[in-house]
Amino acid sequence: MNVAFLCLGGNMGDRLVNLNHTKALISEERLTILAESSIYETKAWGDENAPDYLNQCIKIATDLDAASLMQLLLTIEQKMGRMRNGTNADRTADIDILLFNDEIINTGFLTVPHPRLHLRLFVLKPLNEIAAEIVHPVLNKTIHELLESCTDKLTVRKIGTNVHLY
Ligand code: PH2
Ligand code: MG
Ligand code: MG
Repeated sequence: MNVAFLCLGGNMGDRLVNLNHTKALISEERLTILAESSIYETKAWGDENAPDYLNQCIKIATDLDAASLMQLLLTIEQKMGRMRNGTNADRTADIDILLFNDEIINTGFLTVPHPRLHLRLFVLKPLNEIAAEIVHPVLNKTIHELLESCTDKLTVRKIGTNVHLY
């Protein structure tokens, strides 16, 4: 069985409904959610004018390999996008693979660990709740250490419930 950490995000429509729907779709597949971080409201990274996001990290177990997981997550993103406006362009749900076991993957299709996870407070804060002691296999630092040294200043505010372990 493989263990992966995902970052869920969205900044369109009813963000909480979309986040919950994304998790429901994930649970219907060959993926078991093992832990959920708190939900954070976060300023859009890379575009000050974009609406705020909701972000959450989850830990999953799956028998799929990383590439098959990515393929499946893309189809879930597409389902979420289509529900709102019939196109894939305006996505209501983004699902990124942050970590997949301790694998280092660099194909055109997939880069794991996520190449920007250590630069983004909106990833590190929630991820630290469920993966503080996990070592980033490229940077050789724990998620907690990466959070401590992260210089990202974007606002990341915890909303709603706390970390949930199943
Ligand atoms: N995702 C992006 C770009 N910017 N900003 C926040 N706060 N959260 C995101 O999930 C996010 C982002 C592209 O995937
Ligand atoms: Mg993303
Ligand atoms: Mg993505």
